[in-house]
Amino acid sequence: MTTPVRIGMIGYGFMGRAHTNGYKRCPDFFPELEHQPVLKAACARSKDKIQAFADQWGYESIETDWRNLIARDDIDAVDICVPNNLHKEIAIAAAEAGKMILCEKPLAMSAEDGEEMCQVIEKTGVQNTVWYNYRRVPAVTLAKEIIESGALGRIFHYRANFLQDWTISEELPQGGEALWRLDADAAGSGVTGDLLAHCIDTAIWLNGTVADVTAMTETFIKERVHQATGEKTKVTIDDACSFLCHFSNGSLGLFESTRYARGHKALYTFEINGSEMSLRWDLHDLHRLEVFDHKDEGALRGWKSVHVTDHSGVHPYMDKWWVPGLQVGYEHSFVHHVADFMKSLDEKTPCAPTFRDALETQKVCDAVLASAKDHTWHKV
Ligand code: SOE
Repeated sequence: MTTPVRIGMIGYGFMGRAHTNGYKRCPDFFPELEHQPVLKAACARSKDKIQAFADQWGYESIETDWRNLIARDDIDAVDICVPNNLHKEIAIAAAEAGKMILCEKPLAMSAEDGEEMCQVIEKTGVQNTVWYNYRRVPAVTLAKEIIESGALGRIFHYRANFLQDWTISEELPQGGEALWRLDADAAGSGVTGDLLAHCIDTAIWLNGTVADVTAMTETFIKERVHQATGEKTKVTIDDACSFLCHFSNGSLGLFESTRYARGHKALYTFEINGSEMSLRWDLHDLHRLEVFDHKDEGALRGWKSVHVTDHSGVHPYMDKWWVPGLQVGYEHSFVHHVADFMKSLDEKTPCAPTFRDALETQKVCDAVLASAKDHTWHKV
């Protein structure tokens, strides 16, 4: 007998689809879990659009006001898939109504807002998680297991990039339904909250907390037409952001993100260098973990590329899929997150990253943006 977790999805964009695919695949590929998602209702202001989304993806019903969705007795968990400026109000209302919450990243517009959200969530005790999905790419989870085993020795360096090129055109407007990521009022920040937040979440998970940062940002295109008014308006998001940091474990960090790296569509890479071993991962080759082990000796010492598709249990999540040697993709990170959320309900444990975990990333983002403004080092 399974226990249904009735999902109320708010939003229907790219992330709404990615999460919904996760809910749909979970019962088929993780049938052993007692809790399983049920697509109960989808919500957005446009009735036609949300009805079309619900029909296509299999939600039983629709709502056009998130307050009505949260008030429903037949909703157990609310999935917040709307622009960042709406996360706080919805999350707090959902928690106060006793709903579990799965919130899209970044957690909030600022660490101050995030702290407020955490306090309500923790007071109400509702189960919660934030969709930093890359933790659940099997090769990244494997990196975490190897680092936790101590095999890397003393860690010296962590570096990460998230590179895109989709905003290079000056003709691209800002704001509105599709381009809210370019509007600071809706997104809070540019690449820092959208892209670097992923790199920071993974980095904290793999290498511990960040102590201080020094950063630079640039807004290459200063004005864009705003979709709401049709007027040219100042662009206040960061188009590119790079920062240096010290981790609390004494290692040094180097991070870069931009939407102006011509040719790169979504290149997320990280590398970690320890005294005994280095690991490297690349989203465009996401099923591989590159490993250099200093213990290897002789002529064949070198970087090896591990195809993370073993089914014996040594490669996280992989025994759930197909047969050994056949790899998985981007969408599976969301399926794994849903499965881990359901498992956390079975086992009555938190599902990382929780709001509190995601707040740590938010604090680094805030420190990065503050440092870029005043050109000094900022403690996190
Ligand atoms: C932006 O283009 C974006 O879709 C981010 O919003 C996602 O979080 C990232 O995973 C891919 O890029």
